[in-house]
Amino acid sequence: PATHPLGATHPLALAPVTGPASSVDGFVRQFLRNLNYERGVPLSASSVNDRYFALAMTVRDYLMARWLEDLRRQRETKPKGVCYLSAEYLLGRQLDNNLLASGLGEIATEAMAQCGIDIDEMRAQEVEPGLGNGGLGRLAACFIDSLATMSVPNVGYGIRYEYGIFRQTFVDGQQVEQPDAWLTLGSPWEFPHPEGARKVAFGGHTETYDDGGVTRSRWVPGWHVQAVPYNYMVPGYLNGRVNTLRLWSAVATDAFDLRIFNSGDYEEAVRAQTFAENISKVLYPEDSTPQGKELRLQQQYFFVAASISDFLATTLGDDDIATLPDRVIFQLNDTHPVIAVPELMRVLVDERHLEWDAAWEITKQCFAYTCHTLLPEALEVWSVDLLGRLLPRHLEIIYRINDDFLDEVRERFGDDEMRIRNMSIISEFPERSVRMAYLATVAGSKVNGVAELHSQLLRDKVLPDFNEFFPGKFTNVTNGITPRRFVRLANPGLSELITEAIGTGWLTDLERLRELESYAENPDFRAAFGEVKAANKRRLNEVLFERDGFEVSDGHMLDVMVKRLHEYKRQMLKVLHIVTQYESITSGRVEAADIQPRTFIFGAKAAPGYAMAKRIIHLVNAVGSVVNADPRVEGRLKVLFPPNYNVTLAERVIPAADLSEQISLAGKEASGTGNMKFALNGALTIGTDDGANVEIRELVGDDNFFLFGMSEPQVEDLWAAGYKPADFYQADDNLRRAMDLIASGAFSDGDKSVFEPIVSNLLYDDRFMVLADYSSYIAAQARVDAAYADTDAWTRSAILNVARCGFFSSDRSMRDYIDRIWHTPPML
Ligand code: Z15
Repeated sequence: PATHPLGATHPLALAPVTGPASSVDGFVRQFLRNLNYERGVPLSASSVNDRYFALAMTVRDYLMARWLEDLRRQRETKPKGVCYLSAEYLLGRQLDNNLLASGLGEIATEAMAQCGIDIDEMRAQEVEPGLGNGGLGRLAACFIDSLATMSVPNVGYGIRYEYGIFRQTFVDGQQVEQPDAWLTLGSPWEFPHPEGARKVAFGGHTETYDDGGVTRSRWVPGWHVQAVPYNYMVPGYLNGRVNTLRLWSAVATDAFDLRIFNSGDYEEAVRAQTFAENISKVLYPEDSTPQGKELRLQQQYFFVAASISDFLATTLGDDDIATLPDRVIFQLNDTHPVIAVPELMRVLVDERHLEWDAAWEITKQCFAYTCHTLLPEALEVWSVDLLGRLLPRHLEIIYRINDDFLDEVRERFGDDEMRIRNMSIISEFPERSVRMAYLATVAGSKVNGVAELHSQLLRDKVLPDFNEFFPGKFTNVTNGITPRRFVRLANPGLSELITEAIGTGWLTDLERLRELESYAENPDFRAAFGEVKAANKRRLNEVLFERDGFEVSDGHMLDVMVKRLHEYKRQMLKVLHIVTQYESITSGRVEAADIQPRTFIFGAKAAPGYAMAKRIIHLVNAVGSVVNADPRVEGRLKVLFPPNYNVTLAERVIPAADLSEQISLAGKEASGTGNMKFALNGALTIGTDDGANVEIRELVGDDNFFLFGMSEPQVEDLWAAGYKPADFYQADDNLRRAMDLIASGAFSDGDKSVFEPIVSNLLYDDRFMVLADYSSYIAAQARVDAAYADTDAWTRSAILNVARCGFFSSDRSMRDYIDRIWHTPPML
């Protein structure tokens, strides 16, 4: 008979106890047990939060046996797994997702009803964990959902920020940031494991010592913090699998405290505590514009060192360290976790006493790197000064990696000093610093971009020398989104319609949406599809009214631009379109009655230190208040900017949209993922040939996509020729009138100074060529208006967008990573 590893003799201890019965009755019992025994309250005296917690705990209870079983099987069979290293996970609410994954939706709804509880009220109680800024963090959340659904062993490692992305409010149209205290009422989804804490070292110095005749270097750290893991379940969709997301929280170490406490300096000890806990205090709110702050580097090293240490201790255990590449691939989500490369080298060389070359062979196999940008200002560099102060041993290791690498470059390309300088991991100007993307590229077994165009530009423009030096290292994996959250949960109406038409199975095999193509020709299906869209608009209106007091007009086209506020994304182009339409009405050149009624919805947060982005937010709000209030517009144009756009709001807005704005300057948006969510929810895209737009257009066809603007090569040519935005201003009457109206103070109570910096930036700098693409954009918007007038044709196009975008499932992205980068088969 099997024996329990701990020698337990009770037969019930041999395996985890089974969960509650899969019935309404079983659910109710477990719910009440949790309410009474975990929350310590009777139903009659429970708060909404009590009931929400008890409900969440009940869902957890159903998933628990599977989680334990998956962990047991992984310990037993030792498969190769993915350790996804990401500083951000923009998870969104968990309750509905976990109900869906566990197949408990109907049972839970009925069970709550029997207890007199409105399950929608429970949903609304959850504060979403906003532990990410935008696309990069949401991508990580989609990827771990797909890996669980595909039964691939995975741990997502990251940081449990006490404060996630700030809550955005508007005061007089201007962004004001509030702290996101998402943990105030607690979170029922996390499992803290203080006993699993890992100690992370910082600072100090290195010293050499004699190791049996060889001189070696070692690190004498200056201070430590404890990293406490919090585990979250990541359930696969209806497959009985549960993976783990492990987020680290920083606390002071006992040793640190004790030493200071013993010295009698209580205040200093408390300060030390606060200092340590600062590390996981708050998410940095910059998206694609790193600030080079010391605390940020502390965060990066903190979570990466804890994660590697955790993997080695809990998963590799006593197995031969040389087998590490058979057991794990560490995927670097952008440069944020790249300090993991010298960290693994340090562990292998200094702690496990491997020879340098053997350690490097292992390290190279264990990492792969995803680049998410092309913007030069987004490519992280750390000053040698700062890095050497915080992580002196790592700096030494980076220098050695670089020396060895540059030796190889010399061997291959000769003493081409220019090339050596260009490829060096260490840059000398404007100050000596470490280029983290280069370090990742040298170390990674593969380097990937996130859409075809982006990967090609990465190879040809950003890292051409590396591409030449490392043939076969560079590859593309086009991003994707999870259809569970962004179609099934966000758009239940459409999901039902799809299932009625093509049956089940498409949610885990999204290419099956192709079977919808023939339905695009079916008038009944088109009518039903149109009705779903209309119902989604009504649902959005309810949310916007409740949340922000907005009144939305019926019969409008819903034109949506939701994404971080960044100049390269060109929210200003959208503003100029609105102002152009407004100006054409108020000047009497166009009858309001001849304008296609549109509601423009914006959602965007600006990094708190990004002055121009904040000014653009102010302008959008200012244009909105003027346009919305002007009777001459006759209500045919409406601008709505709900504050605090987040995953929860995205799930309402996207399914209601008619038109998706994807209007970045070609070559600047690495991929975009919002673009995929809109297309899969039946919005048509107006977009440039940028990022994944290119692939969306190829799939849906030119007839079902509104393309405008310069291509990436045309952008390059115009730059090379000497771009003069003022020439475009002079040459286009509409553009001039729109810009002049903004400059006149029409949207700022006559105060010309408020938006002057925006206008002069566009006229005399315009890095992202808004003015150059304006006329093409306005022409494309006219095509949109014409197309929308033919409801039947529009709906047909919308259906074809859904039918042809199955490629953008994050399951497909994961399959690409698995086949071409990770080589981690599913655990069947
Ligand atoms: C971020 O959200 C993205 C790139 C970055 O370098 C940083 Cl720091 C944050 C975005 C890209 O801008 C977007 O195009 C892409 O779809 C997303 O990452 C996921 O790859």
